Amino acid sequence: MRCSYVLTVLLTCGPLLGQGADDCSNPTVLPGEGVFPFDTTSATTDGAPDAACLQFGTAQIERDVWFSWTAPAAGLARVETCGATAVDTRLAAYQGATCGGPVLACADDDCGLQSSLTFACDAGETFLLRLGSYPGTPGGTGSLTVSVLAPVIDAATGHAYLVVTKQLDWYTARDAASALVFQGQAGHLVTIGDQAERDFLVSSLTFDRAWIGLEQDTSSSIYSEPAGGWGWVTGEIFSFTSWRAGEPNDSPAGENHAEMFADGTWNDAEFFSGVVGAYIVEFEPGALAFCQPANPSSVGTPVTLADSGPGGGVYHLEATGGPPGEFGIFLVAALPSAPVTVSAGNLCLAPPLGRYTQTAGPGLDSIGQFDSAGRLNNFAGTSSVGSGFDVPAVLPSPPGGLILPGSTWCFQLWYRDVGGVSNFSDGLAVTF
Ligand SMILES: [Ca+2]
Ligand SMILES: [Ca+2]
Ligand SMILES: [Ca+2]
Ligand SMILES: [Ca+2]
Repeated sequence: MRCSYVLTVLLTCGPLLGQGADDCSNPTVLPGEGVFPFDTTSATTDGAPDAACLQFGTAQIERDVWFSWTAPAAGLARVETCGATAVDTRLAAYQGATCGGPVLACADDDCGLQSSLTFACDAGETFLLRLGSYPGTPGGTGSLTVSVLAPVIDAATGHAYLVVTKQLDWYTARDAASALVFQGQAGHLVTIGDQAERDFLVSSLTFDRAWIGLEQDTSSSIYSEPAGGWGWVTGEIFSFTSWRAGEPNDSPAGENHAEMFADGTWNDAEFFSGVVGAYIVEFEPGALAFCQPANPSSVGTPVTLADSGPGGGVYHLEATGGPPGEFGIFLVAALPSAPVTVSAGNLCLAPPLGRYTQTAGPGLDSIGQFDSAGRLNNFAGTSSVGSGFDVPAVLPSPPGGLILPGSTWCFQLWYRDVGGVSNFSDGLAVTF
């Protein structure tokens, strides 16, 4: 009796956390960030293959175990088994706590045969993590590390930066950077437009040798070795340079991609260089809210704007918190203004003011009605996602013209409130 009692205690209290549950519907709960043991030795496959996991001709993760993880902070969640097991791991992350949710990321061989994946998270958001083996290979034991990477934001420009310490070739790093999303913005390998941006990176980030978003276009009309034809991945103007003395040297020939050293100087390198152990991701500024909080509507809540972020192709606005049954239209201006009281609300856009109405032109009619949940539903079919308004590139007149990349525009919603009074949402200033 005594022995079995001791054995029970050991089994119950052994490793306190982790291991992973074989069955997706009963995942092991992971508490925040940390290093957690797993054991897939006798696990069976219960998750479905997923196209996001398709590599080497197979999309399945075999001998899978499951964890539920709630992000302790906003940022980029990173889950990895690098250096922590002999298992040929595959990893996947799914939105939500329910089996069968949308896959956010899937990883196979990122560090030898082990895996590392990254996805955006908000504080309090829950995900399912799935760890298993490359099909046909055995399970085993090891540990997985879960952490939240927090991009560093330059308060002067709103740009955010993140060092990802992972040895990838330049093209894979470029694609990995653009797969990351932070504050609604897709990332890109960092572009360094001036000395101030370079100095911020050097003083705020920790890296040794890291890929940057600088590439030599050997088909360009201005291509020449070693210094001609270089350009940023975003297409922004390439004028500032920070080459290390003697670089670029195209030595050996084929050094057509740039890395940055810790001192901020650059070297041209071969894209598969085995000595560049990190890459730097930049996120363009997201929308900045202003004129907050808006005056409450007749139902007691302020109307609040949200957007899709300008990085995703279509720029989309949503308005919530409004009085059911009432109407609204979106307004646009180049600059915000101090609040001007108009009827029951505050107008915070500087003239000339644009109105997205039926008379503004095709695709420019934003008129909508708040539904019973207080969400504005666009009437005119100019909404490809959600229920609000897809902002077209062409602006109403005034102010007229086009929304150009790099320009900033400010949006607010005018709406009619109960009793026929006017009211306004808060504002969003967006750099495209
Ligand atoms: Ca399983
Ligand atoms: Ca930049
Ligand atoms: Ca070259
Ligand atoms: Ca070089």
